[in-house]
Amino acid sequence: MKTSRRSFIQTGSLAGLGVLASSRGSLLSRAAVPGEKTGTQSTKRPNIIWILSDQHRAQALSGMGNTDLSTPTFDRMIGASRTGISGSPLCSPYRGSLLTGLYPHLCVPGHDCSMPEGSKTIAHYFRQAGYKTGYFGKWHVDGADHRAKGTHPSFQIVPPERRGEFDCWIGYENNNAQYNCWVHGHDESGSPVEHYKLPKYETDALTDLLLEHIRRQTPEQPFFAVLAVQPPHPPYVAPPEYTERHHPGTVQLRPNVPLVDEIRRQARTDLASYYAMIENLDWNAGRVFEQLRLSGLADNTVVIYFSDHGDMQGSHARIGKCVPWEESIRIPFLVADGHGKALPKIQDHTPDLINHVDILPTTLGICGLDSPPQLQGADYSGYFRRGRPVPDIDSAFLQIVDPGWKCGYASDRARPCSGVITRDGWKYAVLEGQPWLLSTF
Ligand SMILES: [Ca+2]
Repeated sequence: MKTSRRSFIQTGSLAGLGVLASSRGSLLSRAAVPGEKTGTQSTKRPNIIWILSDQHRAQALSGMGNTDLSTPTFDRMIGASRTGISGSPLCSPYRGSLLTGLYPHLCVPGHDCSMPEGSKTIAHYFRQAGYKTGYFGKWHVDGADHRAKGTHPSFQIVPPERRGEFDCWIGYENNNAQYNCWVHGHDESGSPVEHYKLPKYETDALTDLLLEHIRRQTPEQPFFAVLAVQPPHPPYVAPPEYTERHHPGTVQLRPNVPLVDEIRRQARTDLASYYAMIENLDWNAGRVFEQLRLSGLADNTVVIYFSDHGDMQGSHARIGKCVPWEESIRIPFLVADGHGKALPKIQDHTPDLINHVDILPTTLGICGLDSPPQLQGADYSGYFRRGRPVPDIDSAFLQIVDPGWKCGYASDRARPCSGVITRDGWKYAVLEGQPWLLSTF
């Protein structure tokens, strides 16, 4: 059942908001998703790779006009899409909605909450369609326990039945130490992978695992794989060869960072390392495309890059996320072929409102697969593949059910929030106990 705005408003965390007029794009001439039916020829379904980072705001890409860093791999992926929305800008609820296609209040409502028992994830649907499925990296939908005495969240073992039905799953529940990251899981045969420490910087090591996985794939059976890394999430630590390229004194701040020395000094220091982490991630994304080429799989693979939310970095005097401002909710959403080249536009505008619940049905749709009716998101695959639906969507919902109070995570300034961001660039949000926020940025 699709969620109407009325039902969302009635069942969500707080009051919901309005609807604006919409328009539909006309078809442009080009199309080119691998596996698309062209003319009289029908090719097999494409492989799909999700590259999911943590806390990468869309403003932190050179292809979006940011001159403080260089992201050539991601910049080449900007085409039919550029950005999306983190409708619930916090790890666990975003990832729960991403994996299940359900809004947070029906799945993972807050930080460190668990996915309900029996939840069907995207791996379930891809397996039904004959895909091999693999997951590598951060999970954070199994109730991380940060308070357990003497333990660390990456030491927490996610039991096999709670790994989302992935054929291969090597990851961790949560981790905040990029040079001290421990993983566990099971391989494609179902054999346990014992808990071990990654041998190098997290993004580099997890990418290595994905590259090994790609090398094991064959053209005969399509695969869906996820690379989920924690960078550029804090602590802001990058490999030294990237860190040395960035200096706090030269970092440009967003115009909405207030003229307060302490805030600006902290933002410049954090951003310098943040950009270094993103450049390292960009390099690793390039390694994925190179491996696809070497494995002869590039012509039949689609790679989607996105993040779970952004990072305020001093804007509006805030750090982190959990708030409805652009730096928190605007994420990259980039779709490329297996050579790293953006899929061409086949609509006259881009789906910049694609939300967490929309990514699952859109990914299935890119493979020519229809979504089961219980999913609540929209299938945007018509922006990437001819013959697929182009949803008549004019807005995306924002929803923070639990900003982290229950686990002591959020500051006392974080508030439950509900809102909507519209295609014409407006945003309406209401935060519990605070005045309405109306903004165009
Ligand atoms: Ca996160």
